[in-house]
Amino acid sequence: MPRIPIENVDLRVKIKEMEMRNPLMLASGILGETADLLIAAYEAGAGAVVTKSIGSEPREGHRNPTIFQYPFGLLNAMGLPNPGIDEFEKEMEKLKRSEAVVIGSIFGLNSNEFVFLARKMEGFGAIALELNLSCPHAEGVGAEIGSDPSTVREIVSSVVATVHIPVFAKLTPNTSDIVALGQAAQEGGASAVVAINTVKAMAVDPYLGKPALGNVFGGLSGNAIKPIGLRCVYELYDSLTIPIVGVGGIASGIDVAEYLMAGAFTVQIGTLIQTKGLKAFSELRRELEEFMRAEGFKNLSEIRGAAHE
Ligand code: RRO
Repeated sequence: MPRIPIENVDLRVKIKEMEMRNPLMLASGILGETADLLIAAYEAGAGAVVTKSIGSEPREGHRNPTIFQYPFGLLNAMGLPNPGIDEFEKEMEKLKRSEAVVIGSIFGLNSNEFVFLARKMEGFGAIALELNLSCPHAEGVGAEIGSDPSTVREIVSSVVATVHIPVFAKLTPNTSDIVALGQAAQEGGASAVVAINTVKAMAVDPYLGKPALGNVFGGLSGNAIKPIGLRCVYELYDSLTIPIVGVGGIASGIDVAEYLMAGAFTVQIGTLIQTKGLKAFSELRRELEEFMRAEGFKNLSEIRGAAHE
């Protein structure tokens, strides 16, 4: 591992034709329902922003409470609230007029629905697509279909055959074999996999004597899941050739470096933005640059996968 401090580091990164000024992407679902907030995240320093997952029809989401804050992480069961793809065109129009690098996240019940949404998102100007195959608490979509490698392969390959932009598959950690899901996405032609979505979990309100979330089950994000995200990225790196986008509990530039060393090509930031606000992007960037300079890594390809050597 290089140890000679250097002057400048280059954080630019490219996945297919998608160019990013740094590897810090805003994760889906965080500020992702309106163009203004996505633009604000980009202006605050994100390398790219991912929209909230959008479906064919408007959807209200699960009943309240939809959020429970643990000291070590955030539990959510939003239930895919979104305005529906046709209504979302307005936000994409605004985004197109901005500088932001926008990845459109979509969810559906089957490959036909994913293909329908993918065509629309591409038409609206998304630079890449993220297929949500991993929401842990919604009936008939997300992890319910994304835990089966053959379904993942079929959905990814149908979308890849339809659009001309890069297709990312966001994978669930709620499985005994995330590598099989990653391989299926790669075989389907995905340009990258995103690992991980939230970890299925729950909370109990001891005073009410019942589950704390309206939906009972939700997805855990934040600090608590960083070791799980790292393990998934590390395992996927050993068996895939396509880039891995690492997500889960990143709260510092050093955390970003750890994900890169585990094999992440880029990373996504979610819960930290919710708790700390948009200034987190510039702080993460500064901390990552400081770490790389001090440790002598000139660019991302030098640090990426270092934990495997
Ligand atoms: O909307 C949600 O409840 C949600 C989604 Br789509 C997801 O992919 N992951 C998550 O933790 N929550």
